[in-house]
Amino acid sequence: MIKHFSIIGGCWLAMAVAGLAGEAQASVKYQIPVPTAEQFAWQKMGVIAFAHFGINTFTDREWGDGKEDPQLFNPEQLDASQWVTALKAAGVKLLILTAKHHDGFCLWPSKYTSHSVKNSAWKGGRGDVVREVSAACNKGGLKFGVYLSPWDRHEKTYGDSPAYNEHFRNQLTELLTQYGPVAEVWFDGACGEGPNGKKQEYDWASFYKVVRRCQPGALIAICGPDIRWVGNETGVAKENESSVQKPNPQMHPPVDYVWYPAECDVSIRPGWFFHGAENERVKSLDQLMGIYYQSVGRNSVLLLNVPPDRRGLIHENDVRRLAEFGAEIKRRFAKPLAKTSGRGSLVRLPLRRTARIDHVLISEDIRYGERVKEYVVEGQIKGQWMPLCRGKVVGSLQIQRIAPAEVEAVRLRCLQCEMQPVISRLAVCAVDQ
Ligand code: FUL
Repeated sequence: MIKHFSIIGGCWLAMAVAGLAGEAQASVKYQIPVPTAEQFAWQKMGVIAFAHFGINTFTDREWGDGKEDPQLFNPEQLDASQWVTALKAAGVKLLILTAKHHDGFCLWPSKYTSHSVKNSAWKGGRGDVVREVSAACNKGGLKFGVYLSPWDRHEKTYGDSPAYNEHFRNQLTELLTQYGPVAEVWFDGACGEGPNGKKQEYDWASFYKVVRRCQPGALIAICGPDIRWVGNETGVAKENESSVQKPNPQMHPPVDYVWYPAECDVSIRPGWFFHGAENERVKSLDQLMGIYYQSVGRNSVLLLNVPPDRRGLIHENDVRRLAEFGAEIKRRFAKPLAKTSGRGSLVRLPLRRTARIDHVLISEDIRYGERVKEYVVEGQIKGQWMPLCRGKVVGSLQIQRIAPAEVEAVRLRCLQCEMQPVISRLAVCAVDQ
């Protein structure tokens, strides 16, 4: 049985109160963190997307200063369904839109500012990008998320802490009540105010309350308790990246460990926003696959940014690369040579005949927590068990590329574990032949 406890302060902590049948007694004293249902579903998504789009798209900048003329915003051919189709080809399951970046320009007609689409040339000021993108996601079967930058270089109240906190909560409430279900809310930690700049004390707890109240199913990422920033913008997780973390006292309850899975953000281009000069610098398929191995293949979610251009479309070069990326992931991993599941510290994977393999994929059923603490995968080669790869954390997914080996059988041995491991998948693939 898995139980989820809501903890005051706005964040969630879930504990396995009883693991599998036969563990009920031990579980009374022995609790390990497990994901909430929303975290579990999110971790299973694998690849999700970011769309950095806004006034910067039209000024050719990465960080706007909030002094832009809103009239410049005019994506005349905006077609959010084109974004959704292009992203789905890469296997993307959720799209997070920069509803407001550091420049304060809002992609929806917020009541609380003039710096928004309502004063732009686009659709005579009657357009709403958040509406179009959320509707296209719903229609196309993608989950929808919002990025709302706490740092706001346009808003006059920024730096007058109580007043700006109120402003931020108002904008957040608009976004979370007018556009249907929101699966992820992204609070960026960036703030470039210099030593003489404005100092804003954010009232995070009150922001989290707004999210919990308006969208109980939404996960709060980065400056939030549910999803952890991996710590770089290159899309790379550590080896043995774990979802079990020491709590951050600013956002988590005072327990020993919390479930706090990692998200790896990276842009498909050098910049986060679209710049025409970068059209030939879309990451290569090799680069994207390398990122995939080091994020999704390391128990993390890949948040891939694909910035729409000034037309309001995803550029042809990115569309092509997304399709190649999705096809290559399928080619490598969709049809493993053999797969199994099992419980306990030894899981055997017999093969129908001797086969040359070059990848091993392992998943735990993380609803029971991360139980494996150290493992080795061995292959039977001419009757002898030989190590193929090792590691510590398994979690949601590990993809291990191994030196090609001709094996008769494969087995996973857990060398250290907490409670009985629950392996939802042990699979082998032959990719490079
Ligand atoms: C950073 C921001 O400053 C970048 O512009 C971008 O939005 C990235 C995802 O996060 O903190």
